[in-house]
Amino acid sequence: MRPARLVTFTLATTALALPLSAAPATAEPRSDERGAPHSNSVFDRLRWAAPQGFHVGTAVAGGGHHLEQDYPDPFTHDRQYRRILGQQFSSVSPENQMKWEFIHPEQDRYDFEAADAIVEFADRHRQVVRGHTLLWHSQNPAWLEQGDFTAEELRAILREHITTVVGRYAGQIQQWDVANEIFDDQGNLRTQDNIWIRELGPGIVADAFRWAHEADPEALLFFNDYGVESDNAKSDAYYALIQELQAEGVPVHGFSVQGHLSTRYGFPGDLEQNLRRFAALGLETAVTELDVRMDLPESGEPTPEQLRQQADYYEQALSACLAVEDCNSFTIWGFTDKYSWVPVFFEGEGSATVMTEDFERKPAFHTLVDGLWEARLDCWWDSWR
Ligand code: 9MR
Repeated sequence: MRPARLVTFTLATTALALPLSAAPATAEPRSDERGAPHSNSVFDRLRWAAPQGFHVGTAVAGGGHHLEQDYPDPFTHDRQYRRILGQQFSSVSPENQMKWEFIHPEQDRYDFEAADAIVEFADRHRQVVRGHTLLWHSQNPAWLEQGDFTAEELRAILREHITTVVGRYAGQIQQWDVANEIFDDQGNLRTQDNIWIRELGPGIVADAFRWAHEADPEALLFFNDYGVESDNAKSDAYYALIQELQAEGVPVHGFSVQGHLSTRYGFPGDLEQNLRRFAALGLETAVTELDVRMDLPESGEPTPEQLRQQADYYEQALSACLAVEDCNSFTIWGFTDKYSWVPVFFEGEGSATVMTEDFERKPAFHTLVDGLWEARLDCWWDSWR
């Protein structure tokens, strides 16, 4: 358990980093957007700033929207990207590589290559992995969505998929997003667009958790969604469903908020309180896909004020998670604008991640490092008292 915060000073990571910057092999200190020099010191690394047991993660770019861009697969081709991925993060989430259409492209064929490479990378870099995802309405292969299966056959297909994929990585995945985005924004189950719920009824969700648990009893099994940062109709629907499942003894271990935020809207100020009510059910909570997009000026470059506001959102999301016991996993949905999904999906919006396309660190990056150090020092302070 993390102690309550006892000190509230802000740690100037750059100041701490400078005397030691010669220790690890570093690039020349450069200036960041705040004009402050930064080094490649371990003090400027998210994973080393984090309190013990608190994982800071990122999506690992590949598949999905990347396939339509004019660059090669980021994870396997971009050396600078891989270096930062290993240095900065203690948790990784395959952005697309474990989704049905990638890992199970034909009914009788799995393709584990991309997922295996990420799990191996994580093992080499002492990182945990968040598996994403097993039961979803999106990114399913055509053979499944357009197939002509009886209910019995579909059930067997889902069971076999979960058993195979979860079983393959048993012991290597810390948390699985078992069920992703099963409610719409009004809090209704997706009974039309989710093939599993439409064809097999809502009970299939419980079965997915049971099968995943059988395949890997150690993995923590999550519900994951966007738009559930606040106490609202959608998060209420999860709150009610999870209690029903708990009463039936279904192995549900966690509830996670994705956190695709925009500076067009205010920060969801009740995030901490919302996480707390799920924690009170005995669940782990997590932030799994944080990014903060903004409307870009004509120049395409965010203004200092926009970057400041973005940093504030990142900081508030981190603080909310750190403040809640058993919110031990905090993941951003990519760390560089070079590979962000945002400009591809939201015209005129972008700059949603903590580093520019050239991997320059934005104010948001520094606020995360500072916030993590502060929490870590609070823990040390508490243990010495
Ligand atoms: O980042 C992913 C992008 O590469 C894909 O093209 C897209 C397809 O839907 O999915 C993105 O990731 C989504 C994640 O799997 C679930 N939550 C919302 C994420 C952003 O759309």
